[in-house]
Amino acid sequence: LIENWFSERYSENLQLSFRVSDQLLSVKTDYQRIDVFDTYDFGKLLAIDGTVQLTEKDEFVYHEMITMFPFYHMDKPPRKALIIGGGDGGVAGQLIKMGLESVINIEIDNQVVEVCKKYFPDLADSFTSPKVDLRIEDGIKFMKSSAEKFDLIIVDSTDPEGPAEGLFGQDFYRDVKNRINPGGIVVAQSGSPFYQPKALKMAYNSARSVFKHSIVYTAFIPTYPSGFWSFTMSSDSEMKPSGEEIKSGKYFNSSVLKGATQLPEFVKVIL
Ligand code: AG3
Repeated sequence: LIENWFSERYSENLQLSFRVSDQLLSVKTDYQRIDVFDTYDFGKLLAIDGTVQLTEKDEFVYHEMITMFPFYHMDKPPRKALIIGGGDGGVAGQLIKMGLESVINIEIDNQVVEVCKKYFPDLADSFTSPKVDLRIEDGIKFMKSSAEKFDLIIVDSTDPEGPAEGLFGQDFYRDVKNRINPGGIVVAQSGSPFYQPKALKMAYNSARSVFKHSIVYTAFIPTYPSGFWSFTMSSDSEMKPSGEEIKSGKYFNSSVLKGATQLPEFVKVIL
């Protein structure tokens, strides 16, 4: 933290900086470093290993797009969901809003949960819902050990360096496939196409080698590298945008449902 600026480094020559009024916390856990800042323009900001995970001001884009978008590609409403990662509670909260009956949330680092309960209570409040079963466990091991099946699996991970690396690989997707009900979907955040093409390629190739159908879609998330972010969703069933009535969020609406899969040429070339 130099002169009250927090910066996420993208390369030797490039970073995104937020002027902050306060550093609220910095802890080193068994898995990673967690920082919380109060920024002037984006509200509170959560960083893990120096990378922005969420800010109060723009978290809605990510959390809506990783939940509502796959939701409206399913033939029948999902009832049971699994979240890998998601220790801030944002994905779980969105799923509850959308009417899911049961959500299991597997987070590896209990400190992420504790920090978010304290500094992002609006998000972490979802963990108090009786519908949400939060377990502190390694998601990769959970996938191998459990036999439970789900309609929707959401991989809300950090970048593929550090504890999340395995979540972008083919082995993981093979295990995921065994945990999905017929007609079910798995979705993962897959990085910035512009700055992290390898992460996107890895997620997409891993998913595609295991599932019959994989679709990459994008959203505008101002505080993530390049602001242009990708998600990859996969299924053994064909995924089509729902013809039913769409409930809009703050970002997601029926136009986004149609448009988010329309990819620029440089992204198509990566895939
Ligand atoms: N998880 C995805 C964050 C990836 C951001 N990467 C980066 N800033 N380099 C977000 C957690 C929100 N539930």
